[in-house]
Amino acid sequence: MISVMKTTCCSILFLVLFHFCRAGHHDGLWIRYTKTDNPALLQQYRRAFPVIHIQGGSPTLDLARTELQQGLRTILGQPVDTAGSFMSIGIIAGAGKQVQELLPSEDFTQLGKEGFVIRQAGNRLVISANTDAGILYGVYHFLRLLQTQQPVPLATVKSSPKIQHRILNHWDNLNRYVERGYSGISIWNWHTLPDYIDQRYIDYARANAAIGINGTVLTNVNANALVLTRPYLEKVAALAKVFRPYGIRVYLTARFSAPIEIGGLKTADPLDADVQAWWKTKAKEIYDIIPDFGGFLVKANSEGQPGPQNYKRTHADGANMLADAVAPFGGIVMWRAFVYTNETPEDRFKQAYNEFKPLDGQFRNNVLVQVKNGPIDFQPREPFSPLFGAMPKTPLMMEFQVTQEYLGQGTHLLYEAQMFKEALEADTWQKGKGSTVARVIDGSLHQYKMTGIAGVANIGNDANWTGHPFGQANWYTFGRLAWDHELSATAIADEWIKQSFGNHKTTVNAVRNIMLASYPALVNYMTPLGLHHIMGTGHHYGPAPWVSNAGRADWNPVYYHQADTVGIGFNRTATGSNALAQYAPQVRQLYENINTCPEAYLLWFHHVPWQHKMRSGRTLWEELCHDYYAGVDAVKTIRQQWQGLKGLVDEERFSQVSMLLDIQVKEATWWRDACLLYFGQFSRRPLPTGYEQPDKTLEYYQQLRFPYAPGNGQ
Ligand code: GCV
Repeated sequence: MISVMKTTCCSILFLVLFHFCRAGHHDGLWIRYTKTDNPALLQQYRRAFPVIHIQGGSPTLDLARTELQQGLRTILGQPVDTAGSFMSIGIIAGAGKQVQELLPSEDFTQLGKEGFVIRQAGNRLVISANTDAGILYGVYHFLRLLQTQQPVPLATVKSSPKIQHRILNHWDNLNRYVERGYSGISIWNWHTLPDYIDQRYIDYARANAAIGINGTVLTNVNANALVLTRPYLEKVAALAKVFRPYGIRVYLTARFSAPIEIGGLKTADPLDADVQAWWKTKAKEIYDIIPDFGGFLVKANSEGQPGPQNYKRTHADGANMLADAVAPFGGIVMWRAFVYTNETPEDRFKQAYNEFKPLDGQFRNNVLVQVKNGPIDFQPREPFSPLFGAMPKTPLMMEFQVTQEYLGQGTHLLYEAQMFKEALEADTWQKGKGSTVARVIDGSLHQYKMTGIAGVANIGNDANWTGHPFGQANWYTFGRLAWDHELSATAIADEWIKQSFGNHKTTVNAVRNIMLASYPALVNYMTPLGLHHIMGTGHHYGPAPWVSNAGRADWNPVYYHQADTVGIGFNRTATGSNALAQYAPQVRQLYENINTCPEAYLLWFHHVPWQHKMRSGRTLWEELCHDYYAGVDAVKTIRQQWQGLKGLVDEERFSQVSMLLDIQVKEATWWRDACLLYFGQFSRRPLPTGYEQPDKTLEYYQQLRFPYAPGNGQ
């Protein structure tokens, strides 16, 4: 037994060492530890943490031990003794009774299955939890405290996730094309799996475990049934095996028509006994080789995907059939609420709510309904989806998009934390003041028994994982907010910067300023004041507010901005589509009154005359111009601030980000000029004086084509 464990330890150690060697160039991930560069603190760390002792043995604890040893060794710049005992000065970690007893005043029941406590007990630092996974999370957190140079003795940390299922959604096709991916092809190499385990799978698991992500949906929601066939399942099982000790479960997308496509049935009707039996057999086959398989994610009856409505059944019928299939094995179903049809002449904003609200209470208890943060589709700024708070009997999970489909794709520096926070902190008022979206999804508002949050991944096989070096911050942020949605955007930025760029004050301050300025800047140069869905068709790259010929009305930008000579914006009040009626009365009233509606959402809800006086005293047209120009100016400032970091950040990322910021300035200017030239035709007003004039014509922008834009060739 001991020798088996030693072999496992050695091979894990080897893999981790391998990782450290490889990380010579800046793949940048937060698990790439560096030596503490503050000499006084380094001495304190060396004195406080000379030995480690992890009580017990399991694959997860072995990983925790190796991670702690390797991480500390790099942070301290000296070897770490792993032969510590209960008597030692240093770190003692473990989930068992013996370690818990070192913290007699601690209430371990509160920590749940994944929480941990880090507390000084005499001259020992104790990391304890109820489970091995909790220890692993505690170890990663401890390493984060050191990487961010927290003083010793460390303040006590007690932490457990506020949300149970914290899941990345990969929109990865089996041919490795990543839908809306801007960082290379899929990291899942279906050709070499299951026999070849790419180091990336291990690095991926480490990076995710370090931020508390505990699930991954490997495949695109625009699903391919083939992944449910035996050869693919064996490949999936190989990935599951890598991820298991890191506390990460795998999930797959289930194509609703799979019983026909790979099962040879004539129908996929969820009420058909053969179809139900087919899914049950399929679930059993999956669980036979992946005993901790998480379950299915389903996009049904949306954008051409098949679903229960093909058979005149409801979304609940479809979800429940799959839920019954995985229930005996402890699996769950995440059923997406992203549905809209242009066959109903109804405001797209309202459709998900209309479809799902009446089904509240009809889903099995292992179903989560997965709702995008806003009512349309991951636009730069959306009000919260009115479904949040409206389905008290159905656990709703949040779907954020980490990949930047509508947010500058692979070339714009954008820190998404403020956008995520804005959605989480929005007050639905469904149970009075303070009924925030965060409280809906963490289950505390309606006492959901199951809770979840998903992020559409921005990960690909690029050397730095996310294409844009700052894309990593968004992956990191998603994980940290999924664990604790109360963390602030600033706190998360600071953590990420220190782990990615080091603790140098000038660097931290400048990069933080850049990150925090990036979201308001992007909204301003793309879609200020509540404009939405005005991007190019299909690839969604760049501005195209003039498009009116897309395959369906609700794919046309003109459908959303409704600009005319009177004004601009979508009237969703009672005199318009009345979408506002889907919110609680307090929210509806706030948004319905043009004088109280937050200007950030104004054009989401009102068709506003061009001469309308804004709070600044400017007219709407002047304000629009002001915001577009402010957005571009802000990016120019960001670029300048980045230049100030020459020599302070590594040359590789310095030059990558510099080139990307040049592109971003160009593209922000393109957004501004194309949009203002176009909208100016309706406002019939010139640019206010003092603004630099666009150097191109509207016709020039309208004839641009983008054969190379990602998303063109799916
Ligand atoms: C996976 C948008 C995107 C699609 C995506 C869809 C979805 O429409 O453009 O690429 O499909 O959302 O979330 O299902």
